[in-house]
Amino acid sequence: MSGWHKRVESAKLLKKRKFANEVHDTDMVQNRFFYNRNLRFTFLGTLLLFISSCASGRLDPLKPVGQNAKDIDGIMRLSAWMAIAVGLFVGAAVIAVIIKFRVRPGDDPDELPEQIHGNKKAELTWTLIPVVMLLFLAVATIPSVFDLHDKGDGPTIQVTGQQWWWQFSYDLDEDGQSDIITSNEIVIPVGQEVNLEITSNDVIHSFWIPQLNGKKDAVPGRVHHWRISSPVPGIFYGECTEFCGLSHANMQVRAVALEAADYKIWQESQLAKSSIPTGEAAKRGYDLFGVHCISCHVINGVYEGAADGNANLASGVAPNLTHLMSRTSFAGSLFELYNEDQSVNIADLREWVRNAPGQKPSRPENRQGMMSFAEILNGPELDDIVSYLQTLGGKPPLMPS
Ligand code: HEC
Ligand SMILES: [Cu+2]
Repeated sequence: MSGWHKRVESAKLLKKRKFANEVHDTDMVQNRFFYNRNLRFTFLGTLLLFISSCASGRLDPLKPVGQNAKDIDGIMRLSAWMAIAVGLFVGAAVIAVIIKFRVRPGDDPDELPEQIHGNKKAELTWTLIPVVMLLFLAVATIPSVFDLHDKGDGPTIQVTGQQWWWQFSYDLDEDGQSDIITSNEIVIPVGQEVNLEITSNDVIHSFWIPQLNGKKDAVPGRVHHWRISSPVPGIFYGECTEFCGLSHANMQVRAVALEAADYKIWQESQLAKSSIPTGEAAKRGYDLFGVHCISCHVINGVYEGAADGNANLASGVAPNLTHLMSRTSFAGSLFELYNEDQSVNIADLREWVRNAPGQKPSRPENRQGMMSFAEILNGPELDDIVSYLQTLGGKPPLMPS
């Protein structure tokens, strides 16, 4: 049983149990949960642990790398420090007032403190201080907000959200035709502000690589402009942040920043078309691919039938596989394409081709996500197809560290 199925089964079990409890004793369940201190603290503690685990790892907006992310971080820190200062001041004032004006032994319990309602000086003071603070914040942040929408000096890349992966297209000669189409990983040159034109083929998604910039929605029928940049080479991780259906949580993304020379090499290699493989197993896999896979996938130079959004899918587009092996991940960056020793992750790749919906929740019956081939392809056929897939494109320019 895969991890996913286990989770589904245990969720079902939990639901059943909960339901049984509710039928017999709704109040008991509620009381137990909300009024039992131990349970409540355990719950809060676990929640805190979960939240604190978000702070480390690959999706950390508190460790900005790109200029836009740094700008946003600066705004966030400035506002946070101002809020903390106000919070500390108010907290200290409350404590001071409580101590200074407490009822002492011998005080008349009916005596009211001096009433200052309508005191002009006091009212003006606590109106003007926040106004000045907010004005200061506005002057400090508004230019950055506008700045985020400027056009950059780097190349323009089309970013398209799909259920549940990202597609990136590069129109190098600006003739309106994509020259490079890839998925999961957006490759950018170091030190240049890359212009993104973000849209969607199906539902609303949101593009977010926290170390490079904030979030930008991908809305069908609209193009949103956005910029990302990195001053250093590296791989930066992201997530779709607009709920987009079943596998929303599995819709990840990576940005790969390359030095100018490496970027050029990557671009040229991506322009190469595929050809019929020479190895025996790969050739058999190539033939099988032509029977089972080309209603959705394009491989430039050999299988172009499904091009131009004609794939048998709700979004009309499946990942272009021409340079599959030049990526570090697949299926919305949910799986690594290479093991730590840099050998191909054949196990996950084979299981994906055999039964994609078992690896990543989807609704192929509704043309959302890749269909299962568990009942269609036998073991040797799967091996042949995986042999063929491994001939598609060169090695990735950078590996995850
Ligand atoms: C009904 C359409 C459809 C068919 C047929 C199909 N696929 Fe897919 N395939 C998809 C979609 C959609 C995705 C992206 C799924 C995701 O990331 O959630 C995908 C993803 C992939 C990926 C990962 C690519 C990447 O860049 O992430 C591979 C590899 C793949 N398919 C191989 C195959 C092979 C081999 C076959 C034939 C045996 C096949 N597919 C048949 C729709 C299809
Ligand atoms: Cu999404």
